[in-house]
Amino acid sequence: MTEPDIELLNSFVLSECLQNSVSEKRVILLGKILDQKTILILEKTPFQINGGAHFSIEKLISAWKLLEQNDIYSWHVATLLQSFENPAAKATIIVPATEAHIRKYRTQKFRYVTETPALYDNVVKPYIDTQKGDRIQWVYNILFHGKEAESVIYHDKDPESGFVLLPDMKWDKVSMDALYLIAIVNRMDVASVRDLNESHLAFLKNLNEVVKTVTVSKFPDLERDQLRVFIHYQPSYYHFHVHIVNIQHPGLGSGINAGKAILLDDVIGNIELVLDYYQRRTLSYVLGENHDLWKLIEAEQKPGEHKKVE
Ligand code: M7G
Repeated sequence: MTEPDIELLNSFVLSECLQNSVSEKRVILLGKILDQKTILILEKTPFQINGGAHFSIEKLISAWKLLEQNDIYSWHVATLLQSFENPAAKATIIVPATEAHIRKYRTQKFRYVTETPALYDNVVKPYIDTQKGDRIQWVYNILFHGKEAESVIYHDKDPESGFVLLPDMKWDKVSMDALYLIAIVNRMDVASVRDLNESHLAFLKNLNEVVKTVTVSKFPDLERDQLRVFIHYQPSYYHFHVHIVNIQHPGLGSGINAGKAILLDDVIGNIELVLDYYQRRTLSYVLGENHDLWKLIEAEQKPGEHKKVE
């Protein structure tokens, strides 16, 4: 999609609220723009407080209205002073949205999956093989077609050991407390943690070292031990990438939960201990019932109750 103009965005017609998270202050809407299915994610950004002498409440809040007062307590509603340098909300738009996107974001029940090496070979690996190509076009755009080039923080172009480090789509590029970067590797032969073994150790150690060094040099407010560097299993996109997030980050949803995130240091440590750790281990994780992979796993585990995957 080319850059969407404001009139186009304003033509969004709502059909369903897929998710409304009070704690994350985020709403995910499904609708249409010009007859194309569109997902609109709206989330409130964290406050940015630049302390000390420069702080002024008038730069933060434009108006107050008293709701109630009792003894030493009073509570109010307030309107925020906002600008593009200090935005009150971030919007993410996916258009045209596929059925897989819609299922991913629709409120759903979750299941705990115990993936043995046999389940991986029989069900998960064949599923992963179907997830390449168009679904990760955005990755190829970054690696090979200069997309998001103006945001790239670091690019080592070596086809084996190289990677590109840039802001993740989840980051508003402003709130340091919510800093969220992604490192996408150049090599095409690693779809997930299951593919990693001793032959990748030097590659992983270099990746881990360089992303931390480059991140703290680019963002001097942060130190190395203030970064959470992790991968997902299962990820949404099967081209190896690493998440680099400010450890303060409050609003990651299920993204840092046990059952989804694995620290890169742990991946390296595990492979150092057992060279084929990720080929031999049973791995446990959480999947939404809407996920195509869950339907395949459910059908394998309960063959009598086979459900068709659309
Ligand atoms: P994941 O672990 O595969 O999926 O991570 P999940 O975290 O969404 O479950 C993929 C990461 O890539 C996520 O953190 C996305 O926010 C990020 N991402 C996705 N897209 C389509 C883009 C994009 O086009 N540009 C950038 N910069 N990041 C993206």
